[in-house]
Amino acid sequence: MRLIPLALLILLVASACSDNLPRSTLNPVGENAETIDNLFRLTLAIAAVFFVGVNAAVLYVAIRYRARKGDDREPKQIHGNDTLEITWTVIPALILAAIAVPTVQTVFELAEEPADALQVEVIGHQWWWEYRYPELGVVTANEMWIPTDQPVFLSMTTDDEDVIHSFWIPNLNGKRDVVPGRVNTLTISAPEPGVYLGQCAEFCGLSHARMRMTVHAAEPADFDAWVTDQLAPGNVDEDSEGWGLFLDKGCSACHAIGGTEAAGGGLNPGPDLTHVGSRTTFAGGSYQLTTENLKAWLRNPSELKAMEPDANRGMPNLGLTEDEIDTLVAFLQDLK
Ligand code: HEC
Ligand SMILES: [Cu+2]
Repeated sequence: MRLIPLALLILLVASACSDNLPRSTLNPVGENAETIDNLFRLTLAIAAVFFVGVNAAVLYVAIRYRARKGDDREPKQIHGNDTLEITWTVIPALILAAIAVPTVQTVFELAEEPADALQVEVIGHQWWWEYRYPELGVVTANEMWIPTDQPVFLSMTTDDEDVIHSFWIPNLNGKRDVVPGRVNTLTISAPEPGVYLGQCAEFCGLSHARMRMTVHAAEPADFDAWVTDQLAPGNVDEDSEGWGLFLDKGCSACHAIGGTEAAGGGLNPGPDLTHVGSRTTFAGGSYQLTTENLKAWLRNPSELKAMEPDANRGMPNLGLTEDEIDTLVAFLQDLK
């Protein structure tokens, strides 16, 4: 039985040894994430010094002045000693004041909008993320692309009837609440190409855990190529069976496809599908975008991700036949 706490301790320590930490705030990437990390390290160092000092003093006093056999004198009482009480109030106040200076500086530094930033509007929906690039005209979902040579300024809010979410890519910056009727901002940047994973960090209903997001940081040329691809209209043959089903089954009421009459929007809008076939994941980053997974999704979305279609949240089961599913999945995968 005594070994249980020991085993738990080893487990706790060993869990920090992973070299694959895709969502760690302790691996900061980009200027703002590093600024936050520096503040964290400074505060941690100050706290460590006092932690060690205070504990050493407590240990010393406990040993040095311990009760000894045959000595039953009452120790000297210090209640009401003004000097002592003022001293142990003022010292912590000074420590806090010292930490407050770099903290407040950092808060203001992080709030600044860089002059040359790429603008991205982030819209939280139950349970997926929409991204709009107002200067570029790109609209996409769940997977955000950013260039490595430019900071990115996020203006974040939710859909009108939505709830509070929180945008958090641990490597790239702190987390920021995304609140209905408000616009909160966050600057991220990634000097190296890479894929950074995130997770909605504010409980937002049944599928909160399946509201993830990915940031693809790409070299400027690759980013420009992505933008060009995204700006192209959807690859839709308007005589095809797939397109016919997309209209008949009501997909177009919730999902937009650029360059077609499918405008999306509606009461509980779904992700823009113009280039859904070019994404690697879907359903709030929960599933790889494979044929099998897409089929399972169209068969019954609630099997993959808990949703509340009756309350106009998430995607309803549209009662499709296997043939219709095959046709629609092929249609979706062609939307590159
Ligand atoms: C009532 C609105 C509604 C209808 C109708 C609807 N969807 Fe959806 N769809 C959604 C919502 C909302 C989501 C996002 C669900 C989530 O990830 O939480 C979604 C997600 C998707 C996704 C995943 C996209 C991504 O990038 O994550 C695909 C693919 C999709 N729907 C295809 C279809 C097809 C095909 C039809 C028609 C057969 C259809 N949808 C009908 C609302 C709808
Ligand atoms: Cu959320």
